[in-house]
Amino acid sequence: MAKYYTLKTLKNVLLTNVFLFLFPMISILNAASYYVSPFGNDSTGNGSESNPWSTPQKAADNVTAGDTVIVKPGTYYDTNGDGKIVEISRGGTLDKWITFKSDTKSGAIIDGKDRTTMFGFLFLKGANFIRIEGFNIKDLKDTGIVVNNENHDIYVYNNVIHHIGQLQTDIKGGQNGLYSGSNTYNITIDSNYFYEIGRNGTSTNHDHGIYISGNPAARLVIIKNNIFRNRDSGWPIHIYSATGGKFSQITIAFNTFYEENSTRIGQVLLATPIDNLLIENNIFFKPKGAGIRNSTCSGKTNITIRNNITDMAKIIDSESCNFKYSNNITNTNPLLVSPNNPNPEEADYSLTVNSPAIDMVAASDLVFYDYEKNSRPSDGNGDNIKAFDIGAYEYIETSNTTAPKNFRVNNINH
Ligand SMILES: [Ca+2]
Ligand SMILES: [Ca+2]
Ligand SMILES: [Ca+2]
Repeated sequence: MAKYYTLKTLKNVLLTNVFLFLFPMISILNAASYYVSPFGNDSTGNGSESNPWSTPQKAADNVTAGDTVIVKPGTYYDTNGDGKIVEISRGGTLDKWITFKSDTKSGAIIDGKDRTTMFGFLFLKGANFIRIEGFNIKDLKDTGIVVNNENHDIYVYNNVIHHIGQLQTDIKGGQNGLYSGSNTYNITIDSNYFYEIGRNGTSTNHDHGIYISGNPAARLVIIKNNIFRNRDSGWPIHIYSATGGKFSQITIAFNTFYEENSTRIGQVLLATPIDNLLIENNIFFKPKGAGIRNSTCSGKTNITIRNNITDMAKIIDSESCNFKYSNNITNTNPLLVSPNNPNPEEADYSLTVNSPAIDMVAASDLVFYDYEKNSRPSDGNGDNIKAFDIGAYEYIETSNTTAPKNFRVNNINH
């Protein structure tokens, strides 16, 4: 039956349809791109590409939901002496995130000036739905990125975070690459490089690449595709509830860990009650003793540890906690290109052609690219079947190399 509109309802229908059609355009028009450059000016600039601001702080104070801040190559300091280089008070929404992005990878340097400034990025309450991408975050006195004000939906992607908190003190307060504190959740830490974090040689062990701490609430943390180069003062990843409460839903997958803490076991420390923890597809290379240190079985439920590779005899220091283990490969060198280069900037943690990490994971919904943005999975062993590689890198066959077929020497612990 045909519909007959009165003039009034027809007008409403048309208005509604016009509004629905225009609404997405209005959303796009409202989302602005702002620019920051060392050649800009916070007073006379307007954040446009031709008249940029000079500090990412100025941009953080002016963004609204959906905006993107593009930070041009240069070095950015704490210009007002409050100990923070970028303090973020404004947030996005579920559909309109705010992005802070270095225009070129590591080109925008968030610089603590020889460890005189405390924090790189610090999120205030309400600063949610925010992405931090591509920055070189270095030389902070305390912590690179602080997520500690009930923040949620934070995506930290493709940054290099290094030379943090290397002041030689005996204080217990930690110096961390990234800190996720009380009542924060939905935090994703993807494709970052953490190195030279914390004090050197004091054996205080309070300094960590990523420190997940505070009051747990529900946590929802995904740590994937990252590279960690350890120091002697803590762990690349440390999970610890200050209140004794229980964390939940933490995933540590497709990361590459290198180097030991000479005084402590493990590259990941599980020091707290946790439910629903997944540690899979990681390379634990040259840890002390084992890839994972488990300080207690108490309060740990639904823990799965699978498909990890380590050159040590154990993937975890104790396997007595009813965790689910499968396909962890021990006593096996992952055969990385040059992880031990004394210059962390020049070290290469990608896989060599004979690496046992290649094509070991048939399926995953956690990653579709690797640390270098190469797509995953790819066929790295020449059997015409695409599969995921363990660790932060997917092996990409080049014209100069030929992957051997059906070559595997693995010790598999089931
Ligand atoms: Ca400041
Ligand atoms: Ca592969
Ligand atoms: Ca294959």
